[in-house]
This record gives sequence, structure tokens and C-alpha cells, in this order.
Amino acid sequence: MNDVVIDCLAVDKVPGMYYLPVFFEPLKIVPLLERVLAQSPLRHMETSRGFKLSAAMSNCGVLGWVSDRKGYRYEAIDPLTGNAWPKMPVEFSGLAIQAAKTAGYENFSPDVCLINCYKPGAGMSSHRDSDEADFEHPIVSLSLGLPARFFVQGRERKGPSVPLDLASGDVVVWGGESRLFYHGIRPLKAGDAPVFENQRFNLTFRKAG
Ligand code: MD3
Ligand code: FE
Repeated sequence: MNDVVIDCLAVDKVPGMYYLPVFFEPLKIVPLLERVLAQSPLRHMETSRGFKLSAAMSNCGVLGWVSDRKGYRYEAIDPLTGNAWPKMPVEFSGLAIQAAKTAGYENFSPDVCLINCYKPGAGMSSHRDSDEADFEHPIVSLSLGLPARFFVQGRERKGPSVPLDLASGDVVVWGGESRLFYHGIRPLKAGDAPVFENQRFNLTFRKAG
């Protein structure tokens, strides 16, 4: 199912975080991702303060992460289509479960795959992922397309950050102490990636419900 497990590296200064360089062949994802996005298209969600997020987003799975004027939460229905979110392809959940297991997190069973799409200039400011019901479950992320610089702070949204460059096919697993650390993505630099062209996708797998 997976292809090229090269390594599983504990990340210095970020306990519970593991970096799995080129864990997955990114082109295998493309037709599955296209099928999901045909059902629930990418969209720029609004924040409670009325700003649009610079990354376009969608979801697949039993639940999906949404943001609007009412705030952030997980919802079973896609507000754009009025339908349930597309099913999570078994290839997606399989890769997430396997990555979690490789990093030492057994029994991970994601019910959400949040899809983020960045174009040049788009990023994500420092935040924590705290909308899930149980923080004992790790989060698994897969990067696709253009590379990006990710940064992790700590329990607080200040102080020095640890940088990590994420390339297409890289997987990162966050559990344990790092699960609630502040983190973000620096604005994307322009480029031309195979198939993904001038975009970066990031898939995060979560157990939200
Ligand atoms: C560290 N996405 O969707 S993935 C997000 O590349 C998000 O799209 C970024 O942050 C992206 O919330 C980074 C990596 C990630 C995801 C969850 C984490 C890092 C995390 C939870 C805790 C600590
Ligand atoms: Fe996050």
C-alpha cells in the first residue's frame, strides 16, 4: 500500500512529533483527490471575524472541519453542497493508519481528512488544533506538490519556533505533548511541481468525533 518508508525521525525539541520523509508516492493520490474534490469542492472559508482563510479547503470522511461567522467546528454535512462529505478513500485512511503505527501510535482510526490547498502567497498563521474531542489521538499530515516551510512553537504562541521543510510525499505525525503545540505554514513560494503545478496540498487525518 505504501511505497517508500525511508525513515521515521523523532523531531528535536518537539516531543511526540515524527517526520517520515517521502513516505508516500504523491501521484497515487491524484485521482482519489480529484474524485473527492468533484463532490465537495475547495473553498475559502470565512473566520468569525469575517476574514477569508488564504488556504482553500475541503474534507472527506464522516466529519469535516468548517469555519464560518459562527466559528470553527466539525460538521457531518458540507455546508456548500448540503450533502454528507465524500467518503474517505481507503487508500487515504490506510496510509494515515500505517504512518501513525510507524511512529508508534497504534489503533489510530481517522474520521476526518481535512484538505488544505495553498497557492503562492498563501499560508497559515500560528494556531493550535483543539477542535477535536480527544487529544490522545495523533494527527497525521501528508504534503503534496510545492514544498513549504512549516514551523512549530510550543504550548504558547510565542518564543522561538522550530522550522521544518515539507516536500511532496512527506508525512508528519503529531501526538503526545506536541499534539497541542502552536504551529503554522509560512507563505508559499511560487514554483512548478509535477501534476500539482503551482499548488501545495496538505491532507491532515484526524479522529475528531
Ligand atoms: C502540529 N495544516 O490544517 S499540517 C491544519 O500544512 C494545519 O496545511 C498545516 O496546521 C498545513 O491545522 C500543517 C501539520 C500539522 C497538523 C496538525 C498539528 C501540524 C500540527 C497539530 C499539532 C501540532
Ligand atoms: Fe493545524
